[in-house]
Amino acid sequence: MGTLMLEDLDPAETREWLEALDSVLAYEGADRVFFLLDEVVAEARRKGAAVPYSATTPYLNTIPPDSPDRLSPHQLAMDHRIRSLIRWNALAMVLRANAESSELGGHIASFQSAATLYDVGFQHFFRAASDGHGGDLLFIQGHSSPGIYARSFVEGRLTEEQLTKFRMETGGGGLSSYPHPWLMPEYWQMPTVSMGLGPIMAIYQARFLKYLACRGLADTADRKVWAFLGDGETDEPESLGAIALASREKLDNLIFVVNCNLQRLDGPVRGNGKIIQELEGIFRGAGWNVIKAIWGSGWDPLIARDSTGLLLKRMEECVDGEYQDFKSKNGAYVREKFFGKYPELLEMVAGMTDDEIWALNRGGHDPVKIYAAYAAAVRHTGQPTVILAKTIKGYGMGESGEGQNITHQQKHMADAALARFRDRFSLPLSDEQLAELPFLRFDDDSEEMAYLRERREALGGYLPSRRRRSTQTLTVPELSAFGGQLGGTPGREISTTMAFVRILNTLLRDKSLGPHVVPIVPDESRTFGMEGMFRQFGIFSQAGQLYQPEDANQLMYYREAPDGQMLQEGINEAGATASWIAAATAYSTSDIPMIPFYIFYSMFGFQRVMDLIWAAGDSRARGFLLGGTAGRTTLNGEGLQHEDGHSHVLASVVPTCVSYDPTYSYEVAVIIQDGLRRMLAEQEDVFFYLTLMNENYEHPALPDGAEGGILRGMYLLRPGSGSGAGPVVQLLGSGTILREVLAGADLLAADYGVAADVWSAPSFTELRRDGLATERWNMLHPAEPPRRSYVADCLAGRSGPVIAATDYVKSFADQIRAFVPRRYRVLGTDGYGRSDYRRNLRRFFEVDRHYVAVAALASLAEDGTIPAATVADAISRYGIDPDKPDPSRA
Ligand SMILES: Cc1ncc(C[n+]2csc(CCOP(=O)(O)OP(=O)(O)O)c2C)c(N)n1
Ligand SMILES: [Mg+2]
Repeated sequence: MGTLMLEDLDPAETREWLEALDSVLAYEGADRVFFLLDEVVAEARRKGAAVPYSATTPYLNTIPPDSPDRLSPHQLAMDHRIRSLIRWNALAMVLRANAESSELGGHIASFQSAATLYDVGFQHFFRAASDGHGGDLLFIQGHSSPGIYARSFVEGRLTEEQLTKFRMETGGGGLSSYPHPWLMPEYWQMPTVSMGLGPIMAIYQARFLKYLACRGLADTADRKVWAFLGDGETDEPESLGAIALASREKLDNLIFVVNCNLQRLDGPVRGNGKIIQELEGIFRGAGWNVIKAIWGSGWDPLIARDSTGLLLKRMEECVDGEYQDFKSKNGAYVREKFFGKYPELLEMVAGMTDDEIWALNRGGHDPVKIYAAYAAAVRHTGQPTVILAKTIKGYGMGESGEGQNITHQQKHMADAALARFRDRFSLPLSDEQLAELPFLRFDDDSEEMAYLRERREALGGYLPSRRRRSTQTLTVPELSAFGGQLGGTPGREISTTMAFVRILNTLLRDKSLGPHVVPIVPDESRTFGMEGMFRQFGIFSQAGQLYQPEDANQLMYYREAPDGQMLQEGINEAGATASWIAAATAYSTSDIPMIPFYIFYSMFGFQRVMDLIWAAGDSRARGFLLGGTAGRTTLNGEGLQHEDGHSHVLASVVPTCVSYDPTYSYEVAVIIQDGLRRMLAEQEDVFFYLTLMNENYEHPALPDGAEGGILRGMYLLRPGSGSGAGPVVQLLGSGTILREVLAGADLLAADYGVAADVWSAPSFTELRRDGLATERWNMLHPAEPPRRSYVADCLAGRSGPVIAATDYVKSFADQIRAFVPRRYRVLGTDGYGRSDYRRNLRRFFEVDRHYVAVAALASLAEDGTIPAATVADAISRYGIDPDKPDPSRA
């Protein structure tokens, strides 16, 4: 049978084989059956028979009807009453909001299809964090949020007023559209509504729980990660892209529940096929434990009577488009179209009324099936589990949307459909009350409330729930701990990447902080000179190291260990970012502050995984992102797809991301120390992004008192004015280009007698934020003395036009234009990168010392301080071709 559907050429022979199998099953059990079948297939292959591979099992439930995992009839009845109220409240929330205005939106159909999936979990499985248990982690499908709020309302955790403020948040006290820890920091744990990110983040959360346990930092053995996905959502590459890691890492603490309602927003997910079978094949092939819950209990007797396999044949030949169509109609239609195809099947249901046929439910709506599936999943060891639950989108909405293509965005229900919904779920509402869409609760002293409370108390408390702060606050080392980076490197040339690696080593060796540091790398450690850490701190591997590494005789050999501290994620920036998020939120999810340092090729950071970084901000992640070998002209040989000249612009739009483009090792040290202070000591919900370079040069010592300026975004590095009466300019730079700025200042002085104050500006983004905040305050406080932005403050006592140059696109340094009190000119690396010597690239992108000098002279000329001829002189003196193509278009 199965999905191959080959023709039976000799039924008598087939029967013989099947009878033999029956008797083995009866007398020796399923394991023996499996062994024999495996042998038979292997032997056939050895003999050269091409036995096709089938990754799927029949289109039936994985768990047999006689599963011992059962709820009592009383529990089932209670659960049903509770779920019915939740269903109603979820629907009423959206209908009420949209009765007022259709502007706010909201979704009904998705939760109605998933209600049983969530409900069985909340009533019987999901553990909250409590004294004896770290708590399960829930990734709830974003647009099912009304159902989750509805439950919290019934539980008494949310008020009616809050429910009426669904999607109305700006005045405070409202409920966010989707799960957003940023907006509801004590409620939602995981942001999921950018589809595909929930699944990949769940996988890495589960793996991080194993990491914490293996390293002896937290007891996570009993904790599960539950991820709820839509079947349409599985089309996102991120949803399935990391599932092999989950089985390779034996994440038996991970359970995916895919709500297979066969529809997405526009229409069927696999109209011409079967999403459940397709997913089964993919997950089984990837090594997961797959549990299919396709048919509700009503089908069990029919399936038991299917001795010829004809019913199964019919189940298998129908495609999802047909299944969806059946459930958008009625029982008579199902009788005719589904059973009616074969007279034997019509006969099978001859004794059933149309209503009874209609009531033949799907597995995902049957708490009996879902409870058995969850119980099996929770018990399963050695593999992650995926539950494929078949449901109906818009379940219960009847003619207002059930199984209809329009249902995803349906926000209205006709009175008749509402009345039928009420009847179907036995809701205590009169016809008049129906129209008012009241929110329903049980009496506080009712049996249902007592049961509901008992259930959640037994499971450790109410969910969703999020820990805002860790109870542990770590002591952060003083800046002096990084002494090696503060004194400069006279006579030695190093890169900021090297400086960073040294700081990281210092931190890893710190007695109290060290164990909390999580170095994360994609396949790039050697690029950043971090291979020395392999041996010393080890690469995390639950299996340890089952081989002697090729380089075992070397000092820095490739060492894998169960207590390894580094996460080496392979060529997988999305996975590594998800890992970083798991570590960066451990303060909340596991009450243990971890401080991840994820270093990557900067081009493959923000640009590649921006949406995950956005989710990290929403998650209130705390940690460090390090864009290695950054800068359009600094990573010189790698060319167009490697040379990053814009990650800082992308970073600047993430509200909780604090970003810097440091030049010197002491700047790196000051910034990292401050990040540790803010994130660990102050428990501020921010994360840091630093770009690091691979260009080697000598580093000066930390200038006295520069720390504050470094952190605010600029400080005077080398004053040049004040010595004479000649023209003066203010030069700003960051990253490696600051060195070109310094050289440009030397040219200006030597060739044209222009004095330059040189400012190191490690963060144009922080400068802009300060400027905007100042401007806003001034606008709103007209009667008070105006405040001055930090940029204006710095430049106040200094004269001359201002010129900035960076290794990033011009809009990066341009951010501060509004706050620069005088003429402001920006040099940057707009355009596609290419490979060459750094010197040639900087010339090409017009950010080298000569362009800095020419830019300064041009500004002075525009101010009327010097004649235009001086600019022309410089252009020719420095060999610049004024008609060279514009690099931003070249
Ligand atoms: C990355 C992304 N793309 C698109 C959307 C918009 N969107 C929200 S729900 C939805 C359909 C979801 O279908 P499915 O995953 O099957 O979930 P269901 O509602 O059927 O349970 C779409 C396209 C989104 N939230 N995220
Ligand atoms: Mg769907």
